[in-house]
Amino acid sequence: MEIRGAATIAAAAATALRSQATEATAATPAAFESTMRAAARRLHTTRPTAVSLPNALRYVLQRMDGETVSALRDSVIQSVAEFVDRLDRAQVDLGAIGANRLRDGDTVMTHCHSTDALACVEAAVDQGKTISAIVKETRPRNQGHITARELREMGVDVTLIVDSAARRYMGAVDHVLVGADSIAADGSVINKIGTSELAVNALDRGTPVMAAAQTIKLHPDTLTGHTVEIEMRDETEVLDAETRASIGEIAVENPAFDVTPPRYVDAIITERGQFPPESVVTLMRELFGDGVDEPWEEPIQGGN
Ligand code: RUB
Repeated sequence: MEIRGAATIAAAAATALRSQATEATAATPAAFESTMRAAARRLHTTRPTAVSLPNALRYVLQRMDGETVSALRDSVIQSVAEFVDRLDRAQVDLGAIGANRLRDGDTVMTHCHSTDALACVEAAVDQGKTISAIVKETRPRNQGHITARELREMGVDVTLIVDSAARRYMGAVDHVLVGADSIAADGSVINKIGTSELAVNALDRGTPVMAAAQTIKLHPDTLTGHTVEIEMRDETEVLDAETRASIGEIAVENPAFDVTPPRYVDAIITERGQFPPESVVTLMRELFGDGVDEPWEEPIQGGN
């Protein structure tokens, strides 16, 4: 949780591979490749829900190429630089597209902290539009505080509310604006716990929901029927041990993310344009074909 948000996680994972490549002392190309795969496997297990993490690892490992350790190392360093640059550009391009949906004087309601979502507001503000925000605090980790601070830095008027007040303020909101950790092939948006409840409330009030998600958030495994694993986090985030003991024998559940079905989402904003959620599968097929490999797995010995 020191590194939060799917885009930041992707950049951190790629950068960690670069550190591994720089520091690896492998004597042979095969040993170097094996070290890189092991590092990628370890990174892969750190957060299960944000698909940007395996997508970042795949981008770098698929481009690892060369006959010598030095050439392999250089290829990793180069593809990490390329990847981080693409990530930054994608967010700027996505922001410009998302900003087109926001009109001067609009109010957005946010959930959690999403750099993709904030890029849309920033671009709108840069276009000279006045935007206000109702920011949900987002229990249990209060990422809404980060969102509130960054929006203030952009000059946006911010009202912070507790999560359960969202419905009460929905009437004053023009757009619900959230990010995503993963987008599934059916257009479902996987994002911070509470997003689905917010989207149901928004539909009830006729408030459009936009999910800002670079294409690195598209989850290729869902093309072949896999579901997205929801990270379960420590119960002490919800309740400290002393309070828990004072309550008595209870179970505490702390899922970090939830799934918002496509019917509650109006548009998925990517750097490639905005998509109705049901059509995002077309973009996924274009980018990933019908599936993806896992280049961090060790090749089967004697296989072709
Ligand atoms: C962060 C979260 C964000 C998405 C998108 O959760 O749910 O909405 O990751 O963020 P956590 P971004 O704080 O648990 O990582 O748009 O920056 O990729």
